Amino acid sequence: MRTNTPYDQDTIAAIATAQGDGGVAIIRISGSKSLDIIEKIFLRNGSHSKAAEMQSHHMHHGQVVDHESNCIVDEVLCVLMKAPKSYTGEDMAEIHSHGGHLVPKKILDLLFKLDARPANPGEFTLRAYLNGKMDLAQAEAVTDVVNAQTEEGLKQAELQLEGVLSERIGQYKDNIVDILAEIEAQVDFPEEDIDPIIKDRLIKQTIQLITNINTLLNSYDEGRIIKYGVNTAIVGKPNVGKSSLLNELIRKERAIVSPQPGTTRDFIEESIDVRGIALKLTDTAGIRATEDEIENIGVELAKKKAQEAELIIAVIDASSELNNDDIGILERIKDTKAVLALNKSDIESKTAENDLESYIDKRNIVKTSAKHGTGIEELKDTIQKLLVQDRNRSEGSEIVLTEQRHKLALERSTDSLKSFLTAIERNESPEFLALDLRVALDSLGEITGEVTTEDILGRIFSKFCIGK
Ligand SMILES: Nc1nc2c(ncn2[C@@H]2O[C@H](COP(=O)(O)OP(=O)(O)O)[C@@H](O)[C@H]2O)c(=O)[nH]1
Ligand SMILES: [Mg+2]
Repeated sequence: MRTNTPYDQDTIAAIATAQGDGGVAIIRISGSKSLDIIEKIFLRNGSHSKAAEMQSHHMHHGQVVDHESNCIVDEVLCVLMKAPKSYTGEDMAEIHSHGGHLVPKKILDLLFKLDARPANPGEFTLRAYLNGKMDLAQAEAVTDVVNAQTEEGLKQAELQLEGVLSERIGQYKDNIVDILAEIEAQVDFPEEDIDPIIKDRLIKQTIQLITNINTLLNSYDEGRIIKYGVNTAIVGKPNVGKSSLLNELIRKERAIVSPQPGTTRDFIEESIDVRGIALKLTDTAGIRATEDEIENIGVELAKKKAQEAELIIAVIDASSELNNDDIGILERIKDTKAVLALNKSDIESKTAENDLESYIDKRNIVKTSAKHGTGIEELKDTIQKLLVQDRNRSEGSEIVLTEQRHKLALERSTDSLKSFLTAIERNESPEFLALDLRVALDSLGEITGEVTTEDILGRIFSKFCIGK
């Protein structure tokens, strides 16, 4: 085991599949009593068989029986995964029963009567981590895979689960260990300065390492967007086609479209996948100066949404002259992350891109017709470019940083490396230099979980679902 973290020897059980209607449910059990418990409730060809005689990692057909009443509960498939070759590293079993509400619950209750206890959220994966089946960054990726909303999000989660991030962290650690070895070789000669040639090389190596870590750190903005999506507000004065545009973007009739200005008074939220980025779209009420009390509530709400949004899709009706309400919107998006849709471009235009240059970069203006569905793909491209414009990873293959915990740990490690640089320039003692390097190593170790606390683990695994 890696650390003095909470780990009891209880046998745990949970339903691992989503509850509700469904063909099959999977009930999972892990811990030293798993196989004994299965022996008591699982019948093959009508009789109990010894777990020792049941081949591991094979599906066995049979029935679950209530050990007290001897009543058959369900016809099932059962698979044993004997330690250490299992997800958790412990003896495990999975019972594949019929789905629905009742059967899986009844089987789970039987397991609880036989000395298993309910698993906490993420407890199977916690055990996998504590038993060295995966490191902490990989364990975190398990829940990212489950929660992924876009292809790109899923790909990043799978890469992290495979250990690509951990490998990268491992390389940084190796680099530090190399430098540390040379510094420690000097500890026995504290009165001598480090050979200037070696010193020069160590400085160069450290600077290169900091540069490499910074490249990974720079990917966090993109990683965060990939993982959590982007809160996006569609804003504009009434009747410019905001709701129509939302409908085009989500490709289904969700928002109410009406020729009557001021129809959308509350707001509508939808998530869409734009080139791998989850946009959480909010259609808002048209923003204009109004005397109508109820409409005004919508207007105020729209302004608030626009303020909170990480991305604004501003909409203007290009077929009519710009008025003060439009100018108000344009003022609002100045200096924010925004794209501008010049909508109703199917009708003769009265607003040209050049009129808008003082408010928004021309590259972020797109002509659309929500009515005819034109310009929508261009709008999506523009949004993608705006959100990930400074992506400095090689297209497609590389990992990005998606977790704030990892970012903070990497920042702490570069701080220590910088402090090492200052110290070596000042010819500080080797013991002192080694200290900075060890702190940098520990910070990296937090990411993969060689160094951790109960607190950190609690925070990570409480985000998991039960049964994972
Ligand atoms: N000609 C034309 N009409 C549009 C376009 N987009 C929306 N409309 C019409 O403009 C009116 C207002 O649209 P709506 O989406 O409700 O605007 P909102 O108030 O900004 O949400 C409706 O009659 C739409 O059919 C467009 O691109 N071209
Ligand atoms: Mg509307």
